Amino acid sequence: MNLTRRKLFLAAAAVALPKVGSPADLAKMIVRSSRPEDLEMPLQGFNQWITPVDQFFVRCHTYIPEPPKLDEWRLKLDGVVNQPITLTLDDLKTMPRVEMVAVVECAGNGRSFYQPRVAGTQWAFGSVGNARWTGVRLRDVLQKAGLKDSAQHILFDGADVPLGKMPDFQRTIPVQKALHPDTLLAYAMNGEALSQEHGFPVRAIVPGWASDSWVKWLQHIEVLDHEFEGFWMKTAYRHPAHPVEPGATVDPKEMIPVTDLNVKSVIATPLSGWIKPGRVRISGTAWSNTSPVARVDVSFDGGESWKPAKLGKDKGQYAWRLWQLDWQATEGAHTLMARATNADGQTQPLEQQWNPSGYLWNAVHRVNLQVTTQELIDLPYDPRPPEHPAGYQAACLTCHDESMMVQQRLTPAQWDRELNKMTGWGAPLKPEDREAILKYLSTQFHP
Ligand SMILES: Nc1nc2c(c(=O)[nH]1)N[C@H]1C(S)=C(S)[C@@H](COP(=O)(O)O)O[C@H]1N2
Ligand SMILES: [Mo]
Repeated sequence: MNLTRRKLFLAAAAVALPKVGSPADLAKMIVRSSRPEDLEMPLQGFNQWITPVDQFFVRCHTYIPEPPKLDEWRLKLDGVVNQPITLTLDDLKTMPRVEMVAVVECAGNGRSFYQPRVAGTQWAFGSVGNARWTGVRLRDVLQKAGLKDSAQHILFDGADVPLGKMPDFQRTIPVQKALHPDTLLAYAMNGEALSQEHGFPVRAIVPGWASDSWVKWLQHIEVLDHEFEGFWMKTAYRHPAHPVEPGATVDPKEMIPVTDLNVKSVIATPLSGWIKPGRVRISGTAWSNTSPVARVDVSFDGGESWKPAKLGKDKGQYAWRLWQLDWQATEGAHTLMARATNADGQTQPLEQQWNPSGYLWNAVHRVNLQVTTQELIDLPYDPRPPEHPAGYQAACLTCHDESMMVQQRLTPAQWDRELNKMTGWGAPLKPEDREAILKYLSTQFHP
């Protein structure tokens, strides 16, 4: 092949292959579930202003779809509009381009800390990250089609296909939020094409709101003149409008959709455990909803007294804010705490109000330290797996692996409800195997 032909060949190959961003580095992540993929960023990640894509948390309700061929990919927009439209990625890229740093946080971040425990992915701190998003205003796209006066909700649908009889992941946002100039359709993250895990080629950016609204792998937007009845709006991602007793069953009529995030901070260093006496730098990150972080206060004595931390200079309305404070650690037991407050005066609670799905955890983070001059050893960990009961493989491990259950430590009644839900979603659970499987789940993965 001569040079010109080779160049032409390379150019053709570049057009045919979608330029998908790079995937997460599993060695840098806490794997909550490998299939579907749920990856958590470890605490160390909270020391960086922009979260690198290879350390960015991933949350998928089902398997990640194959990347579409970009010359075939289309975004369809219809519903109560004057003129339904179909856009290519190039169409989007020729529209006014917007860049914004924003935090994306799963509504379930911190779920593992709720007592009594709740079902679902058992996130600790790291189902959150701060990225630079590039794309277009959703408003500009909607205006191309022209909203009718009756428009109320904007329905996002991605290319992911549900598992079994699970309902399709479809979410709506109200038209006011959709028309806000900061609500975007993004095609790039940290300066590169979106990766397959984060929604290639286009995802929704709904800053200040929990990330269940940030639909990935977008291919269809429908403008509705009514409230959407789908499972992921009417049943999932709802929390009680008023405080409820821990462990209570809440009437669905008392539940409202999760929207805004809660103001929150995380201590990245030091980690809980043993440290030597001397000067210690305490550092971490704080973020909020549409009202930016105004201050972070740190306590070295379990909340008796508080000192303002120094905030980092990098900031943005929806971005997170690094903070730090130096401390002279003396021998003995100490509890460090960090508490963020936003410009609206919202601050973190010392104790979390419980809710049935374990959403929006933002209680003050506590780090327990033993400051000592002694040398320390780690205890060994026994990873031997227990034996599986009959039918478990077929009924439970066809769609996902056991990490899904290992992380959820539930009561027998909660496992019983999970089995009903999964059977409803098509899990081939034989009635004669049910009791043994319920017993196995309840004894292996209990609170
Ligand atoms: N199409 C689609 N979009 C989705 C999801 C999904 O399962 N399918 N998960 C949502 C949830 S619950 C979260 S927390 C975020 C996670 O975004 P990330 O994986 O890019 O970090 O994506 C949201 N968008
Ligand atoms: Mo989520």
